[in-house]
Amino acid sequence: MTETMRWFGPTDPVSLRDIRQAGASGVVTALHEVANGDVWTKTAIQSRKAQIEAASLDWTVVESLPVHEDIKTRGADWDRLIHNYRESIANLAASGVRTVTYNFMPVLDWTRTDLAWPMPDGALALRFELEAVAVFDLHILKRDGAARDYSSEMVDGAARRFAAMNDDDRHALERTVIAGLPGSEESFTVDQFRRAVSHYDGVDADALRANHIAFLEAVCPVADEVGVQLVVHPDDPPFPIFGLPRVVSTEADVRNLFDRVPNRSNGLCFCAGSFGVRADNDLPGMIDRLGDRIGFLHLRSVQREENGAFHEADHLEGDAGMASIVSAIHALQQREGRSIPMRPDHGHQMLDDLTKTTLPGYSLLGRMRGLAELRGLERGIAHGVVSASRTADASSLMSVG
Ligand code: CS2
Ligand code: MN
Repeated sequence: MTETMRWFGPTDPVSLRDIRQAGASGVVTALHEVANGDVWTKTAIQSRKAQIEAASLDWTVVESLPVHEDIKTRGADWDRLIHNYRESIANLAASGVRTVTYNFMPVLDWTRTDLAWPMPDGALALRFELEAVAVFDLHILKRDGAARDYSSEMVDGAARRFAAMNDDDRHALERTVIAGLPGSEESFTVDQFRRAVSHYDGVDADALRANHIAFLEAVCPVADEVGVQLVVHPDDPPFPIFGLPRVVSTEADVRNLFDRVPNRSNGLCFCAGSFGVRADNDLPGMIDRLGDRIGFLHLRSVQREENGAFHEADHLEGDAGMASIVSAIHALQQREGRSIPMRPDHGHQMLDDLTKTTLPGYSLLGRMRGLAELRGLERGIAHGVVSASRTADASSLMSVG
C-alpha cells in the first residue's frame, strides 16, 4: 500500500512535517478554501502541490472534490456545476493528481453523535448512537413524520433522554450532529438544516441513484480522457438518517454503479469503517470482487453496539477483521501489480493530543498509531510472517505482552 495521511491544508493543526515523521509518503488533501461548486484552478492546485512537495511528500489523492447539493438533487444550477466539476478534474490531471474522492450523501457528510467517547485506556473515540439522532430529529429538529423512522422503544427512549438533558447538553448534541465534521463542506443551524433536508422532498432512493448515475455519465468521459479516477466514498453511516436516502452503502449499491456506468474512471474508495458498520457487508469479499475498481483505501475499524450504535475501535480491534482485509488488499495488489494509496481513516485522541485542540478523528498520534499498526500488518503479510488466513483477525495472530 502507498501510505498516506489526510491533511486539511495550511490551517490544519497537524503539519506536513508531522505527517512525514509519522511515516507517510504522501498526503490526501483538498482545496478546502474553494467554495463548493467553484472551479479548482491550475494555479491554486500547482501552488498547493508545490507546498506539499517542499515537505518531501506527494499529493497522492484528492479528498474530496465536493459534489454540490444541486448536483445531488438535480437542481437549477446543474449545468454550471457539472461544467465546473469537469474543469477541476482536467486541472488536477494537468498537475498530475489523478485520484479524486467524492461522496454522494445528501446534506450531511459523515455523522457522529459523540466526539469524545472514553475508551478503557483513557483515549477518546468517535461514537454514533441512533438514539441520539432520534433525540435531535424528534425533539430539536421536530421533523414531520420523523417518529415513523424509529422503533416505538427508541421513540420512548429518546423522549426520556431529551427530558433528562439540560440546555448545554441539547446544544452540544445539536452542534455535534449538524455543525460539520472535518472534511464536510457544510455546517448548519437548525433552520438551515431543515431547509436543506426539505430540498429532498420528492428525492427518494431511486431518484438519488438516478442523479448519481447522471453525474457519473456527465463527468466520467472527461475523467477517462485525462486519466483521472473518481472514487466514491461510501455512506457513513451506511443507512438513511433524517429520512434522507443513502445509496452507496452496500456491495450491491456499488456494483450497480459500475454496471450502469462502466467507464474506467468510475471507481471506489474502499472505506472499511463506513462499510463495516453493517454486519451484512463482507469486507474482504468486497475487496476481492470489487478490487479492480478500488483506487483508494480508508482503513479503520468500528465496534458495533446494540440498537444501531457503534464507536471507532483501535485499527486492529473491533469488528473489521483487519488482518483479513489487509490480506485481501495484498492479494489484490499482487494480482494487479500496483500499490494502492491507503490512509488510516481517523484515530483516537490520545497521549499529548488530549491536551491539544485537534480536529475530531484527525489528531496526529492516534492516526500515527493506526498507520504504524497497518504498515506492520502489511509487511508481515507480504513476508509471509502473518498468516493470510481469512478467519484469523489481527488480535488473534499474536498476543502482545
Ligand atoms: C470522512 C468523510 O471518511 C472520512 O473520514 O472524513 O469526510 C470523507 O472524507 C468524505 O465523505 C469523502 O467524500
Ligand atoms: Mn472513510
